[in-house]
Amino acid sequence: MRHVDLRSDTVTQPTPAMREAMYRAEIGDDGYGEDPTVNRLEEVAAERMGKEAAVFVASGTMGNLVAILTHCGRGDEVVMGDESHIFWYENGGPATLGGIHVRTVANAPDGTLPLDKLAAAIRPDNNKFPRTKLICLENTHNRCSGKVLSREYSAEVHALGREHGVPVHLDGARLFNAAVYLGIDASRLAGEAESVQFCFSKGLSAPVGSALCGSGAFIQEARRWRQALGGGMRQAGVIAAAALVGLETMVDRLAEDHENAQVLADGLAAIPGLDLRPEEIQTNIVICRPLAMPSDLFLRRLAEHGVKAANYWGGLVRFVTHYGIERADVDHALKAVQAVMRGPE
Ligand code: TLP
Repeated sequence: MRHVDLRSDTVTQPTPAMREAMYRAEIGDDGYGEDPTVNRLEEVAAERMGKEAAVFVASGTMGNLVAILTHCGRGDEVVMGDESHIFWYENGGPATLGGIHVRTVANAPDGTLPLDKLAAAIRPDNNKFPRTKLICLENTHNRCSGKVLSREYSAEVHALGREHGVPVHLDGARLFNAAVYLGIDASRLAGEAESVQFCFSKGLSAPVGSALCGSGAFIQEARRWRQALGGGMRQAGVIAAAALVGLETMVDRLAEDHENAQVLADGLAAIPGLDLRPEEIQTNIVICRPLAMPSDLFLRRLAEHGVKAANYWGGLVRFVTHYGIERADVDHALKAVQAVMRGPE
């Protein structure tokens, strides 16, 4: 039986060029700042985001947490979307480790935070209120089915933040998907954010890691938090080498994942009993709701046909296209979903 894993782009295997680069990586102790491959990766990552500096971290979750801890102190408040990854899936890190209060604003279905609601969530200076110290955006937006925030919208949020003296952190786990969708350089999407985190281990297919980018002073401070979280690494050039190959060779091909996601969404929409809007798919994430069948049962039955998708809670399931998924895999997945929705013969 053909096996097709559409749970996430985190399941990607390193490319042959990545394995070769890892094998050959020049390495040193990054604790002393002596790993040339990590140093190179941090330089290239910062440059790609149009920032002064970057720090290599173990994961997107760590990148977001280090950023929030660097921007906010104990008792401060961070504003983010109620569908954001940080709010849903990062185990309450800001509260657990930083005593930082999270305030949510309802995400619109397109992944934005409506500007009037965002403005209303920024607290006035009053000794009964926590201080609003940070706004977090997410681009592309995972739980909003991979929606792309436009440059114009991002600029409006930055202008609002500046007006109130509140910096913006961008969770750009899949920022290159957004850049490819818009046909612009990722630095133009990251440009105005005071900090941005992007992942090597998603669509770029590297096995591990993320970069947190910002000003030189911000990254110096962020390095202290990474250390406090136990995230300082040693001969990390072995994994940084694969991340560099990801940046150099895996960005443009993301368009292929977006095309496959569109084919998948169109095919799913034609199957009775599934709720989704294929015309709204922009990148590599397709979220749908099986009607009249609990999502866990749908996923179990799908797995019997060799196809894996992810439980997205609240009755939703998620399919993500990525490197290693070909058009034939999409066709196989669609046939499997058809069989599941038809039920036993
Ligand atoms: N998301 C994972 C799961 O945690 C849901 C996935 O499969 O999509 N920001 C965004 C927008 C993300 O989607 C993710 C990972 C992260 C941050 C965290 O990255 P990691 O998994 O490297 O900690």
